[in-house]
Order: sequence, then structure tokens, then C-alpha cells
Amino acid sequence: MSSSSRNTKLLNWVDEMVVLCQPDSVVWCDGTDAEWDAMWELMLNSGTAIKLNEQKRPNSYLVRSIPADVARVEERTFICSEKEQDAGPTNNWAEPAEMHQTLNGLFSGCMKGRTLYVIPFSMGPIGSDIAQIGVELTDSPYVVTNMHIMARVGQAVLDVLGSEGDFVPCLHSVGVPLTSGEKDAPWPCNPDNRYIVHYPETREIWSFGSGYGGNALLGKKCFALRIASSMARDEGWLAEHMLILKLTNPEGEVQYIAGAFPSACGKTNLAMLTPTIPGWKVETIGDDICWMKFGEDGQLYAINPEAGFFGVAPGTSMESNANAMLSMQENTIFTNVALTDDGDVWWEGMTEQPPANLTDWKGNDWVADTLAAHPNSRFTAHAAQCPVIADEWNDPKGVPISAILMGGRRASIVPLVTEARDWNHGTFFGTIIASEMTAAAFGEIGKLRRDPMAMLPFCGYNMADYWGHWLKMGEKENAKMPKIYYVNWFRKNEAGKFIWPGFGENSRVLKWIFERCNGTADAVETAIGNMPATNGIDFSSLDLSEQDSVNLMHVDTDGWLAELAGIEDYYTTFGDHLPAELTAQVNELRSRLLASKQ
Ligand code: SAT
Ligand code: MN
Repeated sequence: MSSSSRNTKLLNWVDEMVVLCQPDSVVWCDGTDAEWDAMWELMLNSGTAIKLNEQKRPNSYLVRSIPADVARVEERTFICSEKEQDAGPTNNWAEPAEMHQTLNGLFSGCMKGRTLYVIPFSMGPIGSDIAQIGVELTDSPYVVTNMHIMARVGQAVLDVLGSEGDFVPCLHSVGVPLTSGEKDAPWPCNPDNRYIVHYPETREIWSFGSGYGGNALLGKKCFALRIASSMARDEGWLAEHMLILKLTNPEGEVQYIAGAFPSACGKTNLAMLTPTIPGWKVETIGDDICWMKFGEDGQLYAINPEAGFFGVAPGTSMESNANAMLSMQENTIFTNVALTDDGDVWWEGMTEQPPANLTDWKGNDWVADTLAAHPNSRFTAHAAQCPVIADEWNDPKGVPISAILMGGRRASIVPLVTEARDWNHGTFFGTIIASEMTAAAFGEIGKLRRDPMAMLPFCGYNMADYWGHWLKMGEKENAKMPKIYYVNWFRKNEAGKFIWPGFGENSRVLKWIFERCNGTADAVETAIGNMPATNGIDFSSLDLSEQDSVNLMHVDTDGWLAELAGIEDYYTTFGDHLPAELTAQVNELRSRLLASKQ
């Protein structure tokens, strides 16, 4: 299909990239079912995809990557700002001019023998004031089909873009040209030459060599977090790595809550939670990314910029997250999961007992006691297929946020829930989010990985400047900032067992937060923040020991005092970019802790 866009910037850019990449042909994507089918036809023929059993998983496919291309590659991810200090100590930086040269070399002729797909996409409801438009050029049909689910794609986007509208250019290639007659690999990629590159000042994304989701679906982490965070700073809004949920109490009153959690903390599960407390309802707006802008009333209004879930499969079951399971019943892409003999999918944790026979994620006969699915195997499913998707998930106005959760994975010190005293204190909570490492991939097991606002791999500029931006948001005249809560579902007892049951029981904590927001629940002031009064959260039916209940809410004064030293060391790494307010927060917390010991 040829272009029906008259946007000069877009047409010129596509022309320029075609000259650079030299594809055999160019296809403008329209996001239709016919296009979806055509892409799968190509991927079935190239051996990239397997069609799943039409009765069991209608219109769904399994794709296997190669073992070297199964996850984001943080060490190959770059923020190329003009000045190194604007990328800050938590990002890889490279000089933009030099990186342009490197990438021009790599992209030159990289699409020979392939088709270049032009994917116009909207992050957020098309035409929403909070949404943004991007255009991805890619030589991967797998990316085209995933983008159909994860973003709004096609002509409607070009219509909104018009002839003058602006967009974020996103260039992607798997990085292996095909000489004529050569048979393509099922999963073409170039793992030795991967570059995931962001130019925050000119708002461009160039990604080379990987076909995996986070590296190749450029609307997601690359645009909606790294580039958008930088836009948000310039324009006075927030682009955050947060779920958004709608909470309704038995009286039918509603509050919207956002939450930042590092990976492996159950973000998707929380976004789709089934409450255990009677009469309460959770509905999903988003499970990964949240863009918030001030409304005229001074509240922050949030949209989910995505249109689908790119969720981790292992551990997902009808017990742990029925709503996720039901979201992926049809029209779903599965990547690196196991295949059953009857053409369906399986992964560790889906059922207690694995089926007798499986083909593992590498395409081999599965051998018991080896992994059938890759730990980072994924499902790509339409948000609209989620049984508890909220009606307003598609509302261009967004939803007003009452509370923001900040969560980490901590065995000790951090209580189940603590309410920030005010916005600045809550920002401080966000900066100190940390998780004990659970997977060796991230470093030494048991050590703390600091992941401020869960944005460590996703902040497109200097992390300390980003904290400054958060503080500045709270200074806006008439701003009605959300309340902020530090939550920790992962506290352990003396026996090393998790105290809190989590999952649906998290609704008990959400209830307290809801009632704090509507002014009906009490709190007790402590040195670390406001906490539920005794019996403020109902533990009665949970079968917790007396000691465990106390531990969950315990203010560990000495633990926190020791923690402060680590926070100060961490802050030091940001030099004079660190906002003075955060140093003040540490000092005030220390004073309160010391005073509470007297
Ligand atoms: O691959 S993604 O970056 O989209 C998901 C993740 O790794 O967090
Ligand atoms: Mn994420």
C-alpha cells in the first residue's frame, strides 16, 4: 500500500531512511485484520511462527526467538544527549554525532532483501491531548503484528497527524541484510551489534540488531518512557513506569490509583487483581505505563499510552491472575513459551503439573527438570480483551489519579504500607525504591538494586534532574497532587517466609488507601510517615500470627537509620544534580527517627 499521508516531515524522513537502509520494498501499514493475516502468512512461511490450535487459541501464534535475543539489553541501551551529564550516571551515554556515524554505518543497506514497514502509531487514545504520535520503520513482520496489539496503528493516526503534525521517528532493523536467493533465518537478528539508541534532544529512536519486544517495539519503553520522560520534563507532565487501576468501593464510589513497581513485583497482577474483600472491585486501565497531565482542576489525569499487554508468561495461572489468562484466550502472540502436543501453550506455573509431553521454547522435545518456557517468555494480548478492563481505559481525557504507590521487594525494614506526609516526602519515597535481587541476571542475589520510581532502565535523562522535575510538579499553582504510598508486599519473618499473602489480599491495603483519599480512614503519624491505626487494615481472616501482624507494620527505627547511610551514599553519585530538597528529606527523617527513640 502506498502512503496516504501528506505530512512532509514524514514523507521526507521515510524517503531518507529508504535510501539509507535500501529495502526491496516499502509497505505502509494500516493496522487491519488483512494486514495481520498477511504478516502471519509471511512468518509461517519463513518458519518464524507456528499457528496455534484454532479451537483452543483462535487467531494466535507462537514465535521462538534465538537464545541470544530474549530480553532487553541494558548495556546496549544508550541515551545520546549533547552533554554526558544530561544522561546522568545511571544511563549509558555516547556522543550523538559519533553514535550517528556508527549507526549510519550499520543501517546502510541493512534492509537489502527485506521489506520496510511504515507503522504510524498513537500512544494513547487517538487524538487525546495526553497522547503522542510515533512512526516506526521496521523490517520485522513480528514487530508489525505486536504493534497492532500494543498501540493504535493505521490510517486514523495519519489523519490526526495531518500535513503539519509532529511525531517521534523510530527506526528499527533486525540488522541482517538478505542476499537474493538466500533463505532467511526464522529469527533474524544481529546479537553482536545491538544498539538501542535514544536522542532525547531531537526525540529520535534508532534500534539495531534485536527483534525482542523491549528492544524492537519502539513505542513501549523507548518512546513511552525514555523519550516521553524527557518530553514530559520540558512540557510539565509525567511519563511513568506505572500501572493504573480503578478501585470501586461497595457504595459505588471510585478512586484511580497508579503504581510504580520494579520488574518481578507483580505489577500486572495488581492491575488485574480480584479483591478478596466483599463488595470491592478493581478494574484495569493499564499494567505498565502511565502518562499524567494536569487538568484544569489541578488534578493529574492519566492515560495508559498502550493498547495491549506485553506480559511475562511464567507464573501466570488461573490462580495467580485469571484476568490475564482470560485476556490471552485469542488473538494473542506468544513468544518463547512451550508448545503442547495439541497445539496450545504452556509455561512454568500455568498448571501445577506440566503436560506429559511438550516442545520447549527452543523447539526441542522437553526434558523434565529443564525449563519448558524461557523465564522472560511473553504474551502480547489486546487490553480490550481483559475481562476487567475499565470502560474509561480508552477515554481521551484520562482518569484523575488520587494515589500513587511506590513498591519494592524488601525482606525487612519497609512496612506493608506507609503514607507520605506530602508530595515531596512521597517523591523521596520514590527515589529510595529498591529491591533485593532475586535473579542473578541483575547482580548478586540478596543485594539491593536501587530502582527509583521503577525507572532505572527507563529514564531518558539525568535521574537526579528527573527527581527535580517531580518536586517541581508539586509546586505548580493550584496543583492537587495525589497522595503517595510506599508499599512492600515482600516482607519476610524470622523463618524466612513471606508474611503477606499478596495477590487478591492486596485489596485490603488498597481499601485503606482508598479511604485515606476520601477522608474516611485514620492514620497514625510515625517517624517514617503515616500508617494505619491499629486494625486500620483488617488482618482478621488472614491467619497471620500475632508476631507477623506486628512485623508487617513495625517501624524499624534502627533499620531505617542504617538505611539512611546507604541512601546518602547513593545520592552522592548524582553530584550537584541532586535536588537540595532530597538531602533535606533525609535529614528530617533522621531527626524524626532519633527523636522517636527518646
Ligand atoms: O521487554 S519490555 O521492555 O517491553 C518488558 C520488560 O522487560 O520490562
Ligand atoms: Mn515494565
